[in-house]
Amino acid sequence: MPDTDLKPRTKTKPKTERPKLWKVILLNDDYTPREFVVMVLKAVFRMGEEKAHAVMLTAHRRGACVIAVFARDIAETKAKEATDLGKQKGYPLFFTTEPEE
Ligand code: TYC
Repeated sequence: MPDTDLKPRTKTKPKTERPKLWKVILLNDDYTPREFVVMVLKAVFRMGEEKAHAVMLTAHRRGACVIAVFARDIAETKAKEATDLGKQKGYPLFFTTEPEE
């Protein structure tokens, strides 16, 4: 006789649980030209000119600015893509990621 006697589940996941979102954060530096930062924000994060300029200025004045939130792999890919565009030009422009609370 096949053993079909299954144990009842003891752990239940709440149905509202969602995967964490990750923030992409732009860090200020003293060397990357402002217009280059704006260009990268428009190209990689699909921002319009005004939004990109405002985000760049916030990072410039405060040291860092949260740009957007994505699923982890998308956040990491975009942060790397954007950082690499600066690297290609020899700029220290840096984007990092961290999980949302
Ligand atoms: N601080 C840079 C400058 O004065 C411009 C800049 C702004 C660089 C924001 C990085 O995340 C940044 N040229």
